[in-house]
Amino acid sequence: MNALSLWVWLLGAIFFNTSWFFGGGANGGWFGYAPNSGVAFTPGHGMDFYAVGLIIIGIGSTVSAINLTVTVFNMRTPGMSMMKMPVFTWMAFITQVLLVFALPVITVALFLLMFDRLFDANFFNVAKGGDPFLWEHLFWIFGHPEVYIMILPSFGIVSEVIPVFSRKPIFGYPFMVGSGIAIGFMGWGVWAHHMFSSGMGPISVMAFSLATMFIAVPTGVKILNWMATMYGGRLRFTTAMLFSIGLVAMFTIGGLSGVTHAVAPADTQQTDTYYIIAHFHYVLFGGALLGLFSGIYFWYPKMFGHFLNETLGKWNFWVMMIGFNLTFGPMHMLGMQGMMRRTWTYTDGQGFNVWNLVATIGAFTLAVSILIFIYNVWYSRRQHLRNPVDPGPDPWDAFPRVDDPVTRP
Ligand SMILES: [Cu+2]
Repeated sequence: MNALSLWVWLLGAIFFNTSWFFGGGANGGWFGYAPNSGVAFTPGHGMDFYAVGLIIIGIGSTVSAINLTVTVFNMRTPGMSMMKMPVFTWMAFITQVLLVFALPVITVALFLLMFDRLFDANFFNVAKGGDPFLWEHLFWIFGHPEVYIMILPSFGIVSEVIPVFSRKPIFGYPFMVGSGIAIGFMGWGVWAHHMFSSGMGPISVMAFSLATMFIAVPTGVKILNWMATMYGGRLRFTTAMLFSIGLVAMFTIGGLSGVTHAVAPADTQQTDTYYIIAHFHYVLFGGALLGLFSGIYFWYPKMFGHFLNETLGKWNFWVMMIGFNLTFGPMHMLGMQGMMRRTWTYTDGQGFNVWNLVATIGAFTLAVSILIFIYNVWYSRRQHLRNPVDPGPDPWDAFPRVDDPVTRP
């Protein structure tokens, strides 16, 4: 099933990227709203390859998700009960369950789009009695859980890294697992917070506004538990730990701006402005990506048999943090000033110049941090070949010691 999911994914990816060569590639925007994704607005076969490619990729992801779900259920080592599983395994498991349920929804939507485009069906065409709302609902029933699909694995990574470099067990393990499960369930009840300005009516807006505020609770539990794990611990600020702490701090900013979107009247002002872009990047860059880097530095010795250089790692971290905040921080201000998203140019004198300049400098700084990372991979490999150091089975001294009052098993 592993091999099948990989090859199906590759086939889908080839289909998907073929869309660039047939006109209109992804002209529907990343969420493919009608009528932009329809034949009238996006002629050519680009969107068709886009839709079919995503359907095929969905099959590959579903196979992989079922594979991993069944693996967690059936192939744990003897004695490893569900409530003893590492938090990363738990979060990866919840992610796979979300995928199993989310992918069919986007697949249905893509099939309807394909029939609209290729066979003159009218699911989304208003002139022929179709309803663009149908696409918006289906897309976001998939789209909101998808955000958790991207962030939960990183939450799992952070939950592994912080205890190791605090020399304490994770604080409140059952709550860590429980909040992950709660996010997994509640993630299905908030999708229409992406549609507050669509005119769907005050009752729906109120219901989804409340549900969205509630989902901040399990997320807050996680932030609290990470900080409680660090509290009173013996902290070691390795690169992996820095990236994890960076995630906790940056994701909290993204989470808080997310709560401001939950307030529907405020969201009406924020919709389609750069404020949304700022929020989403604090969630997915400040959250998912920083966690990914934490995991790379943390597990690199396990994966490749040698450490990444820590000095370069810290340069990687700090340059990335500065670049990230310079790029996406100013977008909060730009959005509040009324700069709309997808703006590619604007006239002078609208007050957008300064913050856009700062964001541009930030983007180049971010690129430098990625170059430092690539250099680190090359440099550490070369150092290892010249002077091999075996990181051993416990490279970060994570194992609890009997003589240690804090970590005594
Ligand atoms: Cu959402």
